[in-house]
Amino acid sequence: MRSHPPSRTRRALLATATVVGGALLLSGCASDTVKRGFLPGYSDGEVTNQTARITSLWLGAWEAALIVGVITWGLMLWCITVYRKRKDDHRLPVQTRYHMPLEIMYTAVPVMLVLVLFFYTDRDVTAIQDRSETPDMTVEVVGKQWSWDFNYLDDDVYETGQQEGDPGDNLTKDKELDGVPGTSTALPTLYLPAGERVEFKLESRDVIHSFWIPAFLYKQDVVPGRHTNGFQVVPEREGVYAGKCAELCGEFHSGMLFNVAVVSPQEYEQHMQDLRDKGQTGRIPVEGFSRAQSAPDDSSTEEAES
Ligand SMILES: [Cu+2]
Repeated sequence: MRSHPPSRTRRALLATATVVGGALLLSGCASDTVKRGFLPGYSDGEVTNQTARITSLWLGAWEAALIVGVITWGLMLWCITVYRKRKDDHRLPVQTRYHMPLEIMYTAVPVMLVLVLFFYTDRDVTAIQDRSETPDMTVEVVGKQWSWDFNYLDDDVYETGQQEGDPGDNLTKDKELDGVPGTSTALPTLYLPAGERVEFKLESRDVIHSFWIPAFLYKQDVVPGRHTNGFQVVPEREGVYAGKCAELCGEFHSGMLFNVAVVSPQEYEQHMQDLRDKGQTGRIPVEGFSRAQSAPDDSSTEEAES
């Protein structure tokens, strides 16, 4: 048996400590973006009542992964350094097999890790998906190839989006299906009053879509014929956010964009009135509706122009 010079072990430990210490120091003076784990967000307030919870779950999972990573990388580096093959030493190191305590340890520790991750994920998803409170307003979101309709059920008005084609594509007239090439002003905008509890009811007219507002840090699939999907949220920070479809749903999936305007309740009421004045009253039905029919007002003006 050869004993290793203690200075080597000490050096390896010192190197590991420096790496860990450096990482901790960096995270201490990190920017807001790093503190949010690079999730979308703002320094002047949470976007919804759920974003803090989701960010904390995300960071917790990353911290757990980082701790496991640092321990694993540290042990690997330690073994590689301390037990490396040396010149003129051709003996095999001690071969360890069927070491029960070790095997129990490396089975039990990952199971514990998974259980802890499961516990926190289940706790948070249950809270986010809780729809037991009575919402202040309900929006029926209808996904369709390839845009969105929003039925404001309490105000009995609707907003409708039109197929815009692929925003990454240089559209020619014959490649447009119906509607103008995608610009953010032409996209449908979903208005939400800040501070009020909104319930989204997610419906699809054709294939599976996914309703995603990245700034809300949450998305959910929109499945045709499945009328149970939905969630509640209280938007808190006023602003305009991007929304998109997060489920590949066909040729112009990437053009399935919308805006979300979180505004004051007064502005929201004004917008509802504007929609009423435009004649967009009632509810766009989910089923039995073709794309050409989805905007009666727009198509009639187009016909009148041509
Ligand atoms: Cu889609």
